[in-house]
Amino acid sequence: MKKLLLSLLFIQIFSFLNFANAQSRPPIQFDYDGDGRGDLSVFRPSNGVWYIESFYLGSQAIQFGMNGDKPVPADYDADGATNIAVFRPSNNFWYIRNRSGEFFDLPFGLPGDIPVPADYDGDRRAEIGRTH
Ligand SMILES: [Ca+2]
Ligand SMILES: [Ca+2]
Repeated sequence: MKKLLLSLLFIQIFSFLNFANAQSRPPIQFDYDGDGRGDLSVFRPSNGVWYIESFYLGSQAIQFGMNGDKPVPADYDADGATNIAVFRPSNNFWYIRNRSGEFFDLPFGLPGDIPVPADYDGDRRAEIGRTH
């Protein structure tokens, strides 16, 4: 009985430490499938296709963007997976795709700006940002 109680106590402490560790861990960059591992990816401006190689989803080619767009992948919706996203300097719009394939856009920036998305307020959700 004493061994069982000690085992249960150990499991609870271990679970708590794992939870605390997961909460304090920074999000993995370029983790498109959200499995906690970074994935290889390239954005080819000539055809606007993202090529992603992930352990969980395998090889993917996703059309999102066009020539002249700047790739700005980040986790904008805080679901633990990197969102495919581009910044279009020609109109200063951001286009962000979610895991379901839906996208939203919003204007932010001025001609000549450099997009710098990051989690500026520590809520584990990337914000759009620009510098000039
Ligand atoms: Ca991954
Ligand atoms: Ca996301």
